[in-house]
Amino acid sequence: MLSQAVAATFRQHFGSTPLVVRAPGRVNLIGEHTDYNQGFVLPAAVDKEIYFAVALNNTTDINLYSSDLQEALSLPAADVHRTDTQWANYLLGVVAQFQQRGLTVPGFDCVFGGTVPIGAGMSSSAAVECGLAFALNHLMHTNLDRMTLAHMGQKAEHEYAGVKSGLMDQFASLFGRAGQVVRLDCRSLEYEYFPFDTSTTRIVLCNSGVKHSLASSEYNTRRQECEHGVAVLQKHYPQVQSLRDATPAQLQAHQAEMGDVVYQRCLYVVQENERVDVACRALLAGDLANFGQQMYASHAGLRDQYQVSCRELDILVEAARSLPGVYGARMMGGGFGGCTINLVAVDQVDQFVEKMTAAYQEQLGLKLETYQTTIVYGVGTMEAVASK
Ligand code: GAF
Repeated sequence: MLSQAVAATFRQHFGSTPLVVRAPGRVNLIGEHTDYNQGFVLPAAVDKEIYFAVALNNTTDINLYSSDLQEALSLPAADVHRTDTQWANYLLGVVAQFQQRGLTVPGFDCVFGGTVPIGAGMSSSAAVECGLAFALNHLMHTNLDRMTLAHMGQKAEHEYAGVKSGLMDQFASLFGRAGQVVRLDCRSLEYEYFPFDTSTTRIVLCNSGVKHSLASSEYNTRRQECEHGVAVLQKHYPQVQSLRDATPAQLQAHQAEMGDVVYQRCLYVVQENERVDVACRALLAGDLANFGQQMYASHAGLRDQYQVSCRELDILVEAARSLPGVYGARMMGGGFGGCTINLVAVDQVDQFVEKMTAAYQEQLGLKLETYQTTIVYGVGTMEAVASK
């Protein structure tokens, strides 16, 4: 087991017995780019995970080791700052969050590694942030609740990775429940779990293999465009705090004032929030056909209005659409690469994987990786997982 391998690497490097924590990546069924617009999302934690082995070391130094990259970084806890080592920044950003709360972080040793593919839109960074935040909270007895840890992970992402992300990824990693998807209201932070029966329907991810180099700059630009749209609306409708409160008619009335690009971005967000609502009702009614239609419409909006898709993702969605047993497909996460998410009837999954792999090879000459996911519990210690 990978958790044991990470713990063994820890013992080799540091000689003590660590706390072992598991932090999952996530899928998002629908509700993309809505979280930082105070809208709705429908993610789930899945069995692509990062494992942490962490122990306090009675010194004032932090020693980090990535078992996947076989790279180490050490620095004094009193001198935590953004470094040139990208993987370490996610961890150091979390340490800085404890410190910003006035908490003294003691020296600690940490080994981590896992199976969340990097750059696949499955939130490997959030899993790294939330896993360490959970481990330090445990070891330092700081008793911060999960929502606070999620916010700390998000701020680490803003300040140490430079991506002005919403809360979805950290929330999903910390609040996931086995066999359930969770709808989060990103304004009130209220959430509701919905059962998702993976014995009849599989969530299959198709990894385009395209890494999103544009992703962080374009992500921040989208966020600014949405803010601009809200600023225009607020001049006319003071009650509009975010796109969550806006209607398509209001947007249309001020299309010229905000410009066509901003109008299209905002209209996408307003419509995507509606789709999350329709999709949740469809899920409760067992109407996967309708759920899948919302996914296809979400993809079209992300491609044409929000413009965060890419050719490879579009090809994957179109290829899925024509296959038997596929309810819906769309790009997932921030965009510009990464995975598509596909809902596929269990008895058609093998054929789906075979046909998609062949189509990707034929149309783009590229090798497709696919993941059949299981929905799992959010971040926890290994003992907690075993007892569930
Ligand atoms: C990335 C971000 F981190 C999330 O907050 C979310 O905005 C997502 O892109 C798009 O829905 O994963």
